[in-house]
Amino acid sequence: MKRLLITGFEPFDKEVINPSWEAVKLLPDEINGYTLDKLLLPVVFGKAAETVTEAAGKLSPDVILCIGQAGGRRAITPELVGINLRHASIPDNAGYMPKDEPIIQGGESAHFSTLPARRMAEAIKASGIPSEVSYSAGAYVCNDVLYTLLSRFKGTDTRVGFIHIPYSSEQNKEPCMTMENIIKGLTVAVESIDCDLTK
Ligand code: PCA
Repeated sequence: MKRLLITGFEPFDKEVINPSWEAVKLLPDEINGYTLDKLLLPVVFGKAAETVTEAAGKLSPDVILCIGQAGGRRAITPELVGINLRHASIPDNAGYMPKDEPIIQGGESAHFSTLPARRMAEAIKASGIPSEVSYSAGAYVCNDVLYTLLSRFKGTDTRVGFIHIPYSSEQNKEPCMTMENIIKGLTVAVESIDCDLTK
């Protein structure tokens, strides 16, 4: 069995739930040869990525897949890239609101996901759930986690990726997706990590 560390976030921006954690909690404990370790992350710059790195130190996962809410999106969007930028229009849950700061001073401008974002998006779409690759994870805490982990695990055997999901129907916001479809989409994404869609 391979190990997948999968994370979701606590609520932020006055929301009562964060569908990323609600969905991660409801995923099965095994998908396609991976055992899932589930981890809740704070919506706090720096601390979120540290929380993952600390858990990864204990679990030695083969894959780290982080999930986050992207209000306004209609589709499940695997992220292709993380950028070396922190910029927030609302404070994080610790009250910090950076303006155009690097995540890592002197670090590379960007890192590509080491999970197959495009293949995951194609597989989710083929299962009947709206999905497309995203070329920007923003500059808030989700991008912070993606960039920091890609930087930290560069050149190691641990692969890192990020998927943004829409609001879930329970949040009474538009556009939204049912929790059932979010869970189905994430399951297909995990199933597609090692598959070859050309076969
Ligand atoms: N979404 C935010 C941070 C936490 C979350 O679920 C983001 O897109 O940066």
